[in-house]
Amino acid sequence: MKRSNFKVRKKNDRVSLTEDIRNHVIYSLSKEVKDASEWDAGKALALALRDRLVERMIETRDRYRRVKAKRMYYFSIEYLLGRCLGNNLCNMEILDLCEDIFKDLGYDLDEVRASERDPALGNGGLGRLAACFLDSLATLDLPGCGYGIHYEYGLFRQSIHNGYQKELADYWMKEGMPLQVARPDQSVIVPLYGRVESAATPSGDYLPMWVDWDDIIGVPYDIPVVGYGGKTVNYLRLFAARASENFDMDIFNHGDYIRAVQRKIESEMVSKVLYPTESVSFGKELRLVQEYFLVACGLRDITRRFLAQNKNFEEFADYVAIQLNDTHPALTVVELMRYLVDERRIEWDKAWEITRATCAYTNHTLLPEALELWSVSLIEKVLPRHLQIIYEINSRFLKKVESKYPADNEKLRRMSLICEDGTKKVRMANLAVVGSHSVNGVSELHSELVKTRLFPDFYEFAPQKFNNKTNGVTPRRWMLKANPALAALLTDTLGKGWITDLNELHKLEEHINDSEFRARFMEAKRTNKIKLGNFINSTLDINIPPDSIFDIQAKRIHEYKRQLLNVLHVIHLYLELVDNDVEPSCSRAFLFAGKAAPGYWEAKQIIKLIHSVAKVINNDPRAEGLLKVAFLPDYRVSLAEKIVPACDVSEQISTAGTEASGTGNMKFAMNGALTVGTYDGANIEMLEEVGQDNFYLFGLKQEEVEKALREGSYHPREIYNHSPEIRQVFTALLENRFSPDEPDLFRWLVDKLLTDNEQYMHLADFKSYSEAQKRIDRDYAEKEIWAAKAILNTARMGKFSTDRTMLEYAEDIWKIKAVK
Ligand code: 26V
Repeated sequence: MKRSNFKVRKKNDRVSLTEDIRNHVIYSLSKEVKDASEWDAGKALALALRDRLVERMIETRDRYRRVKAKRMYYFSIEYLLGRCLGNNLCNMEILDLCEDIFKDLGYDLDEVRASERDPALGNGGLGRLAACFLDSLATLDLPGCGYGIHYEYGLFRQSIHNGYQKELADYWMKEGMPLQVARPDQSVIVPLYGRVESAATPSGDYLPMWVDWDDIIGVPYDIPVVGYGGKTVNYLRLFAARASENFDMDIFNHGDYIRAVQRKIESEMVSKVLYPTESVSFGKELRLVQEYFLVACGLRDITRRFLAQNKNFEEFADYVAIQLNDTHPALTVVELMRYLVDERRIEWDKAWEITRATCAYTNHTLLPEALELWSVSLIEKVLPRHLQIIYEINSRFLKKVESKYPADNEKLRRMSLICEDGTKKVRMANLAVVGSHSVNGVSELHSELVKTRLFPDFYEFAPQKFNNKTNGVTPRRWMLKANPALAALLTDTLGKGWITDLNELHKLEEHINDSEFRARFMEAKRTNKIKLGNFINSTLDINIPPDSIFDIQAKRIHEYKRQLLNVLHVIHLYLELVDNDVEPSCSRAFLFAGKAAPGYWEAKQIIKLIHSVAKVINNDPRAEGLLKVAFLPDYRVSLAEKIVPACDVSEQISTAGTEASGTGNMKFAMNGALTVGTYDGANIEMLEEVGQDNFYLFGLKQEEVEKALREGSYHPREIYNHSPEIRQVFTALLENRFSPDEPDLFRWLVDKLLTDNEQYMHLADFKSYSEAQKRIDRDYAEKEIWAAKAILNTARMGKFSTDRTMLEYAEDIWKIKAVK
């Protein structure tokens, strides 16, 4: 390959940008400048931005090639990107300039930005984490790119009818996606289905032949990922499935034209839609094909790039690291083995060494129902050769286990890649652990539980591969872009260093006794609260006084996250007020947002409950000025960017031991919210950073939860019998005070929460939760004290930047270095 030295030509000054916007209006949109609408101008700006990104993307690729850098490929079935235009302008440091240019042209850039649809190619935490990682990799000049699926439909949009969630299709590319770069020339062919024929080599070795397969084409689309400062531009490569010309040639040849076309269309289904997080998606053939499609496209792309620089696969892991974002891409282990053994004819042991040195696996959840199991018969149908390889990996692995623990059949049964209870299934987590040199959890507590609860046998067998990498979030999107009021104050006070070194925020502590600084900090918060208040008023017609506490729980709706505990407490406050004449000492707005998986009945009922409670409280004149409740529909990245900066109290109240890390908790705290939270996930590390006085801790510890549930000693009815508060709340629910037209609507939840050993132990934590909330009321009333606590939360969140997280992965797992 020829050495090149690509030079970036496009300038970021007013004249060049204006010129390029005008040119794109004419040459790309085919309009006269005087006829361009605001929307046209936005599109032209995006294209001018794209020119700059593409140049820098080429320059970055050049730079990596010149030093033959080892690269990391992040394999993830989800990326929750959020809007790109503002984020890119921000990272290129031309947002203010472009706002100005737009003003001169007579347009409003804010409106253009607000009209961009969120690419929502993810469900929640796991997908958003992947997006934050990409931002940090580029900002740190690390050679790391994302690989994923170019879904045509992202996560469903949520609309609310009569308090119930309805799902709508999310056709996110309706207005096009000007920033992406299609690369049909780099398409790959992915085989699937068919069967394996055994043959032998001339020397008599077993020679498997995968024959009669169908194929799908994977067409890559690159979304440029620009780091802060605009120097490095990595990419997120998303593959779209296209029917191949060969697909089912057989049927064509037999003359059944319509059936053949139908099969072609079916093959394009693979990248049609993102599955919402639900246990029922395991077992769906299309989902398995999606997981394989990502892995197969990604690996073909990587091996082609490797071969362009190097022919010696023994060195593969010196140049390539692959991070498996959960078990969804666990087939990487198998596909890489198949490629090395069947296609490159590398002997098994060597291939296995290369594979394990390449792959690393991150676990993101302890919930047993979330662990992927795929039936052997389904894998055999879709990927017959891969199933053979899985069995081979398993038999060799179990031999090693057996030699270490002779005659321990129970251990062999537990560690096997195949689960033999009932119909045979492949345990994807075991496959990912065995095929990786690193297994990490996403917070200290979670990583401990990964070792002790999830994979104790594997931990005992190979302790050195288990490690922790505490999550983070990118301060570029979650502070600089989402919270311009606070960002301006921080830069004014500290300079710009905090944007790329979040530990700089520690220096805010020097200003904590400066009453003017405190006033400015709280003024920024107030500005954000007024903005969110206006948004809520205009969309939901609910009036929220800006001086009330903005108490927010925004995340997917799930029983383990315990939105129910929050609602029970809201009901309690309301009943105290109207039945017991006890007024809260501060006015409070309880805000909720989050989607429920379409098939998750309880989660959907929780949404209905929140709406029902809101309706009663918001319409009761006795609660006016004291309590408000609102559910903000269609939670997504762009809505989070409005919510997070306006928060006073962040609800992080999962049952201890259930939330792997949480990342919303970090976003809220770095924007000056105080957390009311359990000793769970990354809350624990946040508490360590900010100190007990600046965090409202409550509830049982993980060991206490585990012990109670193990011994079966949790009897919620006893708690109920001793708690007049809980009885009052449940009585109100059973008397249908929040469902006057639908008797018994919420009986299910009273029954469920009173059931012995209720999994998430809601009632066990009710009292200490309510006490923590009382402390919040008291502290909030002391304005200066609250301001100091809020500032300390921002000042002490430096650890939770994904810059820190990415540097740890780069050093400990991937062994990649910055290429500046
Ligand atoms: C999966 C499933 C599948 C079936 C039914 C219910 C269910 C519930 C949860 C999940 C978790 C999917 C993985 C995930 O998103 N984990 C989240 O990852 C974040 C980033 O590491 C972390 O901050 C969150 O705590 C964790 O829940």
